[in-house]
Amino acid sequence: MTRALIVVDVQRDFCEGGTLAASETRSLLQPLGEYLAAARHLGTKIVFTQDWHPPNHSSFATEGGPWPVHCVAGSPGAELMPPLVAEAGDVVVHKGQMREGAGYSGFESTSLTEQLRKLGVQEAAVCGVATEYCVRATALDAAKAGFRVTALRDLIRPVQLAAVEPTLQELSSQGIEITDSRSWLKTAPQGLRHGSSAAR
Ligand code: VGL
Ligand code: ZN
Repeated sequence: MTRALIVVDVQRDFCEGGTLAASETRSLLQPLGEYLAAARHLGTKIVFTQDWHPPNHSSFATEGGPWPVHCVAGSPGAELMPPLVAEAGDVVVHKGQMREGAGYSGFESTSLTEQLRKLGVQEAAVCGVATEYCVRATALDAAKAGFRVTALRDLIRPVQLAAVEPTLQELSSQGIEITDSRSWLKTAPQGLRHGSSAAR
């Protein structure tokens, strides 16, 4: 059984100082970095989604949309927020590439479902930003695609703090498990650890 950890949109523009900063991202980065290392060690596949918009994306205020310009493809604001880095073997998904369509979900107009299936993934945990937009949409689509989905409540950050509880309630009502990151790590299947004799 293979598990994936989907890290949604932890990019410069969504972190403190960025053009569309989510709340309290400073307190996310170090724990998330450590968690990624621990999950990799257990053989969990790491997926990074990146919001990756054309300069005239329909969601931008400059085009009449609701958001400030953010995560323009290839720009510094679209980079993964340091110290996060994708490593060899990780999956990186660029989404929101078409001018129209919100592109909130990592599964919208991407090959993420196929990539996860090819890797044998059955269970996925979701973390990152923003809770009520891209984390929400990605978790719901993962469940719709048939994966067993968990949202890691301590490793997500919202735009609006008041949106957290209603969003988690909605996800829960759609069959998504809400838990903390430590608990999910503890339920990792035995025998899949990298470098252990049980790995093969
Ligand atoms: C997001 C608003 C616009 C997100 C992306 O990552 O949650 N929110 N684009
Ligand atoms: Zn966006």
